[in-house]
Amino acid sequence: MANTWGYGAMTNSLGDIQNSKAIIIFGANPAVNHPVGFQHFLKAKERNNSQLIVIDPRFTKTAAKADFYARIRPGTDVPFMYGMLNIIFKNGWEDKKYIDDRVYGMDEIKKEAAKWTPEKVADVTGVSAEQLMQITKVYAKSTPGTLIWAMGLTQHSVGTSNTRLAPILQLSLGNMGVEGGGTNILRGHDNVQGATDMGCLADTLPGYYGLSSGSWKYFAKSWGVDYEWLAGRFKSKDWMSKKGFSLARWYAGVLGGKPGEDKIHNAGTNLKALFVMGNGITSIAQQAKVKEALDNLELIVLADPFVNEAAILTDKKDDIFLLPAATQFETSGTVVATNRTAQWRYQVVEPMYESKPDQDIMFEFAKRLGFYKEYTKAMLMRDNKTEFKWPEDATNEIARIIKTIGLTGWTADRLKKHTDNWHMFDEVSLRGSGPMKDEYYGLPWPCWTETHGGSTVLYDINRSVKEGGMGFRNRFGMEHNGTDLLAGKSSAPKGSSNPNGYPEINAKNIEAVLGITLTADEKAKIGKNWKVDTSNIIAEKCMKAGIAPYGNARARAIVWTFPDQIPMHREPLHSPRTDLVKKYPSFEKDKENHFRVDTKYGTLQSSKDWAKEFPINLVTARLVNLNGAGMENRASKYLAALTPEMFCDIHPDLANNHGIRNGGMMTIHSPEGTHITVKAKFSFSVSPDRIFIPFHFAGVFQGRDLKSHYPDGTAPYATGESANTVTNYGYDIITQIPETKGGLCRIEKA
Ligand SMILES: Nc1nc2c(c(=O)[nH]1)N[C@H]1C(S)=C(S)[C@@H](COP(=O)(O)OP(=O)(O)OC[C@H]3O[C@@H](n4cnc5c(=O)[nH]c(N)nc54)[C@H](O)[C@@H]3O)O[C@H]1N2
Ligand SMILES: Nc1nc2c(c(=O)[nH]1)N[C@H]1C(S)=C(S)[C@@H](COP(=O)(O)OP(=O)(O)OC[C@H]3O[C@@H](n4cnc5c(=O)[nH]c(N)nc54)[C@H](O)[C@@H]3O)O[C@H]1N2
Ligand SMILES: [Mo]
Repeated sequence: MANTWGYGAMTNSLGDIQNSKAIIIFGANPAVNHPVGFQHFLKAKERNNSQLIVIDPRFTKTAAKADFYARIRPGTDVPFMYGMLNIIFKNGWEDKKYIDDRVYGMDEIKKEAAKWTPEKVADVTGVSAEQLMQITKVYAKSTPGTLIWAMGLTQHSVGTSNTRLAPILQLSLGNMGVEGGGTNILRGHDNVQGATDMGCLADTLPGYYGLSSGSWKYFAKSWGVDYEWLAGRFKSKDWMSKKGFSLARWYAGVLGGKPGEDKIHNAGTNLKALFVMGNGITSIAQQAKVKEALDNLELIVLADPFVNEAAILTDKKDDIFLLPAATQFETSGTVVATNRTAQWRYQVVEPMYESKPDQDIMFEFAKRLGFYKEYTKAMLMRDNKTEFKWPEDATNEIARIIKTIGLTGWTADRLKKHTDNWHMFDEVSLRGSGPMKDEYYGLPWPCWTETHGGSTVLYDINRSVKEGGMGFRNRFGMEHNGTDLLAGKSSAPKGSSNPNGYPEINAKNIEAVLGITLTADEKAKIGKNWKVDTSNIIAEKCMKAGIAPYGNARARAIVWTFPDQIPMHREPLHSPRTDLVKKYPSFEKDKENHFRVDTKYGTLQSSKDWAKEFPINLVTARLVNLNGAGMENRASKYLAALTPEMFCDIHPDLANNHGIRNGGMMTIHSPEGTHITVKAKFSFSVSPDRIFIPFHFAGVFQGRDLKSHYPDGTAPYATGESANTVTNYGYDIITQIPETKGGLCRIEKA
């Protein structure tokens, strides 16, 4: 991936957006979903005359603030970006030196881009050739430009291609690794960045360490537990290296083997119990399947400060437990923001009533399941303690172990100081003054050592490594197809002892690359490579030499292990353009054992002329007053009052064709055979070929009011049909994120 950290963290920061001369937003609506962060965008406009460009199938509140708005057809961002690249290369607007020195594989991109003429892009995306040319010119000429994305780009069967092509577009213009540039991905929940950093994923260990036995052994050692004991927690050792079910398709684990269901690969057993900590469940695509899975479980445990509406959706009567979890205000510890910064949070109040903070719920489970000692031991190891102090010792454990993203510097003491000295940091550069001199706010990772100040702009070679500079990571070997993958001459971070490209640092090459000699004592203590070196010798020596421990390589535009080595346009599984499905079909073969479940692509896409029966594009997204599954806010009288009922934004022309009136009821049918009936709301934000529904409602299922399922006094002020009852089948080929931003439906007057 061009983003060498692999996952979607911001390369720069919200404040840094104020340095941008142009801001292009693909599939994000920050005016609604990141309203505080959006103020930086508005300041960029006011102070810097930054050009704001919005690419969205709907005219959003963000679009209302834009200089240029393109109404793109859902699922066609790859053609749009190739169209931009076509125009960039044709006019020679690319940054040739940057590409030569720091990028691998741009030639292949150029070849594909040549096919996407503005006229062809117009046909596929619905954005006119003139508008594409105008937007491209403004964006290419106003550097540095920053590229923003969020869920409009990821929630597609080609989500990964989208999120690869966006940084490639930035690389073509030399916009990566500069202030005011970068790919600034607006992440979702408070601490979602921290959650993924800590391994709340189905395919990694904490810190994005893979599932190899080497990684498991590193963690066994770092946690102070026996590797064989860890292996013994699995059915057999080979299951340690296998991906788990993902949240998106956990239900398949329950339903697998039933007629018509996708086949599962779970050691011959179905899932029998569900433990949920901080997800709404009604937010997951394909609610009819989710409901069926819930109904078929033996045990459901929901740890949540609110009544989790999974308990309401199911008709299961016994063995459902609601554990009252405390909120973030009733506990303390660190969270990680969208730009890789940590924030220490102090407890505001004691846990109320019988509620417990999440960590205490997990400790209680570990005690009863018999592994409390092993579970908590790592917190004692740094200072050889007999009792741990929460959360300080957990934070210090993370700092001790997680090297891959550079968390060594994140000690509890340092992070507390940052919160205490909040007022000492600049909001644009994040630089500290006074007691916080030489540190960036929140020590954005990588924060290589206990004295390093963090890295606020990733891949910036105009700064020294000490000031947060670095090249791209050397992650994919030294060469590919005979081409050197290390960065070109003189493109190393400022002040490096080695001015050129260099490999990632390990015990064997450290002396040669850094030009140093290790003492015998250092040689005895040093870890095998920078990722497992808990002695910190590699990082400390690198800092002295101005070298980034992870190497200095080229960003790659080609991923030779992916089904599409460069991003390719493929129509959504359910596309309104049957003619284009033939030209740009989804993956021919279904994917076997994709996070333990077989997943359909081309076979489903071509099994029917979906557009004939379901001609309308279905767009799902968010509202400012509601969050996620929505229970937290629908339980608030005042927030609920803003949208008391589930609704659908529909263009008056489309509504009129179906005899639907403003404020009247309409039914939305999905290709899955499911349906919801909701209130029609006339809106020009959508064109007549698509409708929009928010996904924050629950408590009604295909016309059935589930009010009686809420425990007495807990029903929220607003309930309604879940959008996810009608979202379509479709999952990304790499990450398995659902295609909730590209699907079809049929509508009728109710
Ligand atoms: N008020 C509020 N704020 C939130 C949340 C919330 O629920 N409520 N949720 C938080 C979370 S978890 C997240 S992940 C973020 C998400 O933040 P966003 O990604 O901004 O959220 P959405 O509104 O779902 O989607 C953004 C836009 O993508 C557009 N879109 C749909 N399909 C396409 C497409 O094919 N191409 C393009 N270019 N655009 C498309 C939609 O019309 C929508 O305007 O918000 C966070 N903030
Ligand atoms: N159709 C469609 N579906 C979508 C999306 C879309 O754009 N379209 N977006 C997807 C995305 S990006 C996301 S992130 C999901 C969001 O969906 P969810 O993650 O389901 O959203 P939330 O409502 O934030 O759910 C969090 C749950 O955690 C509980 N909670 C809050 N604080 C705590 C705490 O401290 N401890 C515990 N244990 N629980 C707590 C809340 O009460 C709530 O029940 O929805 C996804 N689903
Ligand atoms: Mo999210």
